[in-house]
Amino acid sequence: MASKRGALIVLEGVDRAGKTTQCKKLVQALQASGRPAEMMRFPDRTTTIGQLISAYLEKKSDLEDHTVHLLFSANRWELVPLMKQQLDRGITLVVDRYAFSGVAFTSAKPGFCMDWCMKPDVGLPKPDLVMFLQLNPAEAALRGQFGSERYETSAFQKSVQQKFKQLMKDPSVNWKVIDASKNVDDVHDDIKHHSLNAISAAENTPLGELWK
Ligand code: NYM
Repeated sequence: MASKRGALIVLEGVDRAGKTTQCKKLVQALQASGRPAEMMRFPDRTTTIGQLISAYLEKKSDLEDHTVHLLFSANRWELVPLMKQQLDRGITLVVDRYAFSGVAFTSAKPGFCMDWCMKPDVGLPKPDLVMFLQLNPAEAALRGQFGSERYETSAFQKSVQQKFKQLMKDPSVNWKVIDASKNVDDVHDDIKHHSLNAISAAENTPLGELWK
């Protein structure tokens, strides 16, 4: 008998909203309650493509803007067989950034429209739930300085936030906005609540295709 599939759960948000901390806490909580779960993150800097992206982000190399956009997308596509295999085995995947970051960051650059940015990711496994960790720029600033990677300036992050807002208008994606200004445990409780609902719903529905 085929086992129930796992859910594909994505956390998105501006930098310093707490995505990585919350992904880890969610995976731990799911595992502790006997639900198989694993964390993934994009970009996955461990692959050959991921290493090109990492060097670009660290400003060790320059890449043309369309090219790096397509590499971010290729980095997701190269992990799709593994993702599908794990979901089929009943493992819930908790993913730190996905195609939404891809579109929000590239379309915040001059000369890019969201429609072009979405195209390479059309047909990726569709998340059962996308949680956007909302934090206003003033609160984010209180959490410390930006790092030194590309895109880590407050002006660019503001444009990225606007692009996320546009993406969240799409009713074909199950978006939930999470107030990330609350303390870590309260944010975790909200995230866990939405995730448990998504895991139950996913058991009875086939995996969808993103933006198709
Ligand atoms: N980023 C991330 C993109 O520009 N496009 C993408 O498709 C993805 C997944 O990479 N500033 C950007 C957002 C971040 C940077 O992410 C690296 P992280 O989570 O800091 O490793």
